[in-house]
Amino acid sequence: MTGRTGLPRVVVLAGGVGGSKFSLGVRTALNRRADAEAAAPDPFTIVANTGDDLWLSGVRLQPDVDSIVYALAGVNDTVRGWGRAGDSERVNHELQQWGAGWPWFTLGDLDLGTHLARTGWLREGLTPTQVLERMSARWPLGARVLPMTDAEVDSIVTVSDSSASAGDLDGDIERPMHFQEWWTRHRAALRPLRFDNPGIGAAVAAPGVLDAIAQADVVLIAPSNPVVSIGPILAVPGIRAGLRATPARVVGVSPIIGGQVVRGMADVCLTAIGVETTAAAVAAHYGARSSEGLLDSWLIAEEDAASAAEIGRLGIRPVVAPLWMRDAATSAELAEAALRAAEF
Ligand code: FO1
Repeated sequence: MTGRTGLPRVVVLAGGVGGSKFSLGVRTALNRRADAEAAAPDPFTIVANTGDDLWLSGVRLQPDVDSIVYALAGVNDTVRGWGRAGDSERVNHELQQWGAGWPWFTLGDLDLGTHLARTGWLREGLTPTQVLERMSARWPLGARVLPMTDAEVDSIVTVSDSSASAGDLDGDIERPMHFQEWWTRHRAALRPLRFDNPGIGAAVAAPGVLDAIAQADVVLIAPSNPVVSIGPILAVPGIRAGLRATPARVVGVSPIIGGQVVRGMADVCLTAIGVETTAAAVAAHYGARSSEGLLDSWLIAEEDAASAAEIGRLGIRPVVAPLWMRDAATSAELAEAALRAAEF
């Protein structure tokens, strides 16, 4: 149950905004435990979703990776939840004047610095893992951030676009689009029929991911979108099997509080895959380790305590805890509750 110094070796599976806040909380909780042990904390590992990634205006964006790195570095835009704090948009404005890129998608100037550096290194032949290692060296992140895979497996949403089939009355036109267009342009208003990550079947986990999971004491599934953030991570060949095989305890945190998603479009995504927007339904979706699933424990909010018995019957141990991450303190308390849930 312990790493070098009695501290747990921790792996976090994370998406963007929720994943970043939760990862900050995990870092604080582990640092506190290290202080209590008068030991230096081992950096924990964050496996980041890369399904949000896209090519735009000739540069490669990795939104969830960047949200996590920027948040750990303390340079993230905490209001928007993505991009850099205090960024400007001079280049973006010029791109719009050229009709380049997407008019509904904002690329900040500092953020473009990241995308240009990344794209240059990719063109030199570095892998996304090597690029992320270089980016991470700029700041003391206190965690090792890994992409889930080095393959390009962008999330594609197939929508039922009745507007496209205005003429015929029966059925809708099915139209695939990049997740980022569906979300940033249409705000998830076009009904999604399914979500895919083309090519993910041939992908392999990025170097270090499977070893980190196998050697972990605790794997934490962040309260990210189960479909478009955690889903792609679990779809990388080998990762789901690695989670079922690891001696680590697997603890998930519900992204649903009181039957509502905290932010984003997880409810629309869950409905599309036939999962109710409840803490218990998402637990069932991930499944119990004792029956082909992933979870040992599942953290739910006080507002959802009534579903604890139902979750228990799934073979998953429900743990009631405050789930709102309003600030650094509440994020750290949530992370500590998740770590503690792994200890018994
Ligand atoms: N989200 C938006 O809603 N609008 C944007 O214009 C936008 C730009 C953007 C640029 C870089 C980046 O890394 C993320 C960006 N996001 C934007 C967020 C992005 O859609 C995220 O993938 C989602 O928020 C889900 O995590």
